[in-house]
Amino acid sequence: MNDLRFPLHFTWGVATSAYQIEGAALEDGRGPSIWDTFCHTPGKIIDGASGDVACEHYHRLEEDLDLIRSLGVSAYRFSVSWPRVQPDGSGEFNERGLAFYDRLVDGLLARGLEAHVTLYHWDLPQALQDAGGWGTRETVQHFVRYAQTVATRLGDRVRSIATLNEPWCSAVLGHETGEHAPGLRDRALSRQVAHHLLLAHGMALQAMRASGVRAELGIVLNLNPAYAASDAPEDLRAATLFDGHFNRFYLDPLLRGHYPADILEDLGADAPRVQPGDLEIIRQPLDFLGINYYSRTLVSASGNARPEDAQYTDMGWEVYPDGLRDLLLRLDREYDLPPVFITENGAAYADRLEGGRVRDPERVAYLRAHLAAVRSALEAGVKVKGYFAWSLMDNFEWAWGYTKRFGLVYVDYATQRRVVKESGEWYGSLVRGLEPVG
Ligand code: IFM
Repeated sequence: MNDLRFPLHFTWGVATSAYQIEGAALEDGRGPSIWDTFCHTPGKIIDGASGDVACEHYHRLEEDLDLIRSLGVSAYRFSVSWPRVQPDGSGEFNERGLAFYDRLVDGLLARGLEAHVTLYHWDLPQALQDAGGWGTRETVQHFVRYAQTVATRLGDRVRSIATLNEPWCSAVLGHETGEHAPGLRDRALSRQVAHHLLLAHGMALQAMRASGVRAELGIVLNLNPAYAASDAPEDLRAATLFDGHFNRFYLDPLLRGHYPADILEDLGADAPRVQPGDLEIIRQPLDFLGINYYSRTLVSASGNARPEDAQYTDMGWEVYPDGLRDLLLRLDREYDLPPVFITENGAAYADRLEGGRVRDPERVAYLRAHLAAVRSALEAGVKVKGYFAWSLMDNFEWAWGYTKRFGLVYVDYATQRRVVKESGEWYGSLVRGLEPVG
């Protein structure tokens, strides 16, 4: 039996984000973002690297678009760099930056590929951070203007526009643990930031719809299902709390119009300040929900557990494809779920270029197993419309710099040569309908 048959019009894509691949950090009027500042602060990035050059995608656009086409996929998910199109986040827009994304979208269309845009994949203009960043409501207003401008410019040629990528990461990694830009450590601030991000999403959706933007509009969440390590009441409670902070804190306001009561109680004085009307704004109808899934967490009251017999990726993340199926079924059961795109899924492994080839059977196995999970959720009736592998090519993996490789395409950073890995060939053959059985 072939467990990887998908509906005819299923969208097959690859994904990237601006700061991770573009480079050209100081060119054509781009302003600095919080990630430029963070990377250039000693000790923040494991290999001391930055996105200054990254994959030079900004200068290799045509070659990279040909590469996407050559893989055989039908869609490309990318993000717009806010500081490239509006250098200080609140003033003039930068025509040269906007023109780059025009060329990107037109280049995709010319190659028969769908464009899926993300407006915010973590690169806040530094000038806005200097004025308080996502901790202030002013940033929300600036985001709405930015979103409306980009969506009006590109919205007639792109299939979808997501407001935010993974607000949990911006809020928690950026403002509670300090692992990501802007590197702050303040739990109350992190939850206020989460609220402002969600509010920015809701207001931007309203503004884009009011401007007649035709693309499908939604948001992308990274969801991490929590499994209790045992049936002990304290482990069950710990898993519920983990799920609440990680998943429900974003799903509930977006899809139900309220924050989860148990998590507000757990936060106590660190709960966000919410103004009247905010939650109605956040709960906008979604044309789609983007889900990024990489792994699960096994939770116990004494700390997160690591199953010994499991396989792990180079990030140390457990390979757990059943978690994706369970997650999709649960969301479908518990929420009034809009159509779903799996907007990211993939794995880092320590790939090596040898004799002109990159053999990455673990990544093929990872993708195959997760696609089988998606297929099984589809069969159970969940409306999954497409799947994007993370990532098109190896790139700047945030605090891990260039030490982690997620690509279907290997990047030799010394020469910027791209080499399609065996997983890229496998994914292409699957997408073309030539998935070998057995
Ligand atoms: O590289 C990131 C991406 O930017 C957001 N989602 C997770 C990926 C892997 O860590």
